[in-house]
Amino acid sequence: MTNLSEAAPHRLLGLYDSPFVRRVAVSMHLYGIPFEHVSLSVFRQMDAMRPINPLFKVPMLTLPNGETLYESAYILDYLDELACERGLAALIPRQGAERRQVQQLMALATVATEKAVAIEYEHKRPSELLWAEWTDRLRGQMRQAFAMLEEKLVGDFLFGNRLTQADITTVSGIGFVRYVRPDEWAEVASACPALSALADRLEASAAFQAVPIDQ
Ligand SMILES: N[C@@H](CCC(=O)N[C@@H](CS)C(=O)NCC(=O)O)C(=O)O
Repeated sequence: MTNLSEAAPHRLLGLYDSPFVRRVAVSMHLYGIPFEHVSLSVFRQMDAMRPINPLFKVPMLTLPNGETLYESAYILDYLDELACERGLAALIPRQGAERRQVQQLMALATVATEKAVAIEYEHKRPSELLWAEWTDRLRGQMRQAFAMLEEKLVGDFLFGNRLTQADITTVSGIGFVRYVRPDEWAEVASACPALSALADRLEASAAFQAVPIDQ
């Protein structure tokens, strides 16, 4: 467990090897929202997790008033609202075409990430139950989503000239693929040099460095 502040009023459950947990943690860091990180695995520490989160689905964010939030998209929505109340620019624009465009980039990043997670879960099966055709389908979808993001990346960021949640979600997904399936990432990286450079740059930034994937 890591205390990022003395008060630690928010509590984030889940390991940073989850790209969904990590994008929330990076966002909280960027917004300067202190939190306690409850670093428990949904697979290896089920007994410890059960009383906190019997759904075994992460991230889960506990608010200062005791409310619990599931589903990273909804958690990010809550964080954006909090940031706006504090006078900060939200990582997802609040309205209009900008909001839609950033959300659609996030949708691509989410497809890539969900398919990468599904590939990883396929490999948790006993070898006799592995389904090669299904894994190939997942791999094709993941690669397609990364290729579509690569096409959109013309400047330093995926949208406009500032960091948005599209970049954070994409790089959190890439971080996961790199960490758990480096072989898969090597193939994607050679086809997606701009995305690869974006990931290198953001992984070196303070917000990503603050939440190392193996913590
Ligand atoms: N759509 C969810 C996905 C979260 C998710 O799939 N988390 C994984 C870890 S990467 C998990 O909890 N896996 C355990 C399980 O599904 O049983 C979100 O964005 O919060």
